Amino acid sequence: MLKLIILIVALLLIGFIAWWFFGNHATAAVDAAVSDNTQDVGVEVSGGYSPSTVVLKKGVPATLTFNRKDPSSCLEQVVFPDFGINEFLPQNQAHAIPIDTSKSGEFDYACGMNMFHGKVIIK
Ligand SMILES: [Cu+2]
Repeated sequence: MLKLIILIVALLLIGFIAWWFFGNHATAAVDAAVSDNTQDVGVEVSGGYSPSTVVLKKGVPATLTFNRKDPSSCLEQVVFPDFGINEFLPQNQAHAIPIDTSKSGEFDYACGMNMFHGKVIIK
C-alpha cells in the first residue's frame, strides 16, 4: 500500500515537473496597441512572462512595461541580449523598458539566469 502511494506521488511529481518545463503556459502572441505614434505592452512577470510573445510595429517607439509579481530572485533581472538591456525589475511596480523598433526581427529575452524566456517580434 505504501509503495503504491509513493508511486502515485512520484508520478504526480514527474507530471508536474514535465508540465512546468515543457507545458505551453497558455500565452499567445499579443499585438501592441498603437496610439499617438507610441506603443506599449504590459508584461506580467509571475512564474514566467505573460504574454510571453509580444508583437510590435516597426518604426513606432515602443515600451514594454514589466510588472513583477514573482518574489523569486530568478525573475528580478530581465535581459535583452540583442538590445544590450539588462535591468532590475522592482517587485509589484510597473517598470517600463524602451525597445528600439528600428529593425524588424524576432528578439528573445530571458531572466538573469536564462531560465524563463520571452520574445519580441518587430514587424
Ligand atoms: Cu532565472
